[in-house]
Amino acid sequence: MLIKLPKASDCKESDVTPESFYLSRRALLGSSLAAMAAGALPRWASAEDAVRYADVEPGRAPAWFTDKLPQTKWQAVAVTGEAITPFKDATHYNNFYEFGTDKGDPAQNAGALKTEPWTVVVDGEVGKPGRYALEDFMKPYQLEERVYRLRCVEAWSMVIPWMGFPISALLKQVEPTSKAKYIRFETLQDPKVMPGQRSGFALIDWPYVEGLRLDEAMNPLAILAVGMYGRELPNQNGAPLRLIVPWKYGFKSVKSIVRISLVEQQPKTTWQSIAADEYGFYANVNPQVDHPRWTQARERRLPSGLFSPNVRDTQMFNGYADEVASLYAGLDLRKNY
Ligand SMILES: Nc1nc2c(c(=O)[nH]1)N[C@H]1C(S)=C(S)[C@@H](COP(=O)(O)O)O[C@H]1N2
Ligand SMILES: [Mo]
Repeated sequence: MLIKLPKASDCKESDVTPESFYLSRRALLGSSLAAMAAGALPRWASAEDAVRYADVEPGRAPAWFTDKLPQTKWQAVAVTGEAITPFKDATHYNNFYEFGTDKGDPAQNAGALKTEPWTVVVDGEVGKPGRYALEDFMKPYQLEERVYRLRCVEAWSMVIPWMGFPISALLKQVEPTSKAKYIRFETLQDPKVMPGQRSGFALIDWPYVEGLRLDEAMNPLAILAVGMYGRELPNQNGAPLRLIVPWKYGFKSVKSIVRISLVEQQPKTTWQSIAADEYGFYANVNPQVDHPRWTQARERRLPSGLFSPNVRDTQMFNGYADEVASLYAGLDLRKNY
């Protein structure tokens, strides 16, 4: 792949690169690994990214996505002192029950999902409802990179560099009415390509649904993602559009979204409907409130194996308490788990 160097006018490197990265960068220049991987990188990326993304399979991104990359600003919501999970693990250890319940099933089966064309419906309590082709839906938004922890309720975790835009920007576009209190997200339903939706003994009443309180959705950490590791989302990670709410258990971060609705009542969400005593609507990461069948005080950070389990303490709100704790002031987090 040809890589174009950024024009000086596109962006100043010091604007888009955290200072500590910028200063350490000279050490990496000239590294053959970096040079090799650079061919697979978007033009805004720097030498560190070449190392960071060395194992990333390049995607075949649609034009609306690649067109956005030159405008992408590096937003340093960095996870410091923790390594980014290898691309291979982030894309081969997945939960996406539409494609099977084993961790390897989504990587194996999601290739059949056709993400182009893709339609997103915005409806409910909004001044400007609409039905959009994804490329039109994305037009108003600038992509940012966000490096977040992802903590699954099953007590494993990863660190993933997402690319997306804040939900607050979407809400500004669609103008929620005064009745809108919650936002509801719905995954594609297509039993022809989603074997999990054909399965007779699936627990889930498809489509997969998730939701947030409107003030949670407005929090700057909450994003809709279209990419990861500098490329578009692989299908198994929820292409072409998914939710990312890093202070909540992973099941809130619904994949392959086709419908976004502003609603008055708290939506009936998938995992809460299956087992309300195990999976709550809030699902905030909380080391002090155990799952009825296992502790939530610790987690396995991937990659993790028998001889290097890589266990660490789970942090309140997954380490994002400074940003989100105020949303829950006065709420009993044992009852509202
Ligand atoms: N539609 C849909 N979205 C989903 C799921 C699912 O089964 N179906 N699994 C959830 C769970 S339990 C987790 S932990 C994350 C996993 O995201 P990842 O595979 O990109 O790591 O996706 C969430 N989003
Ligand atoms: Mo999960």
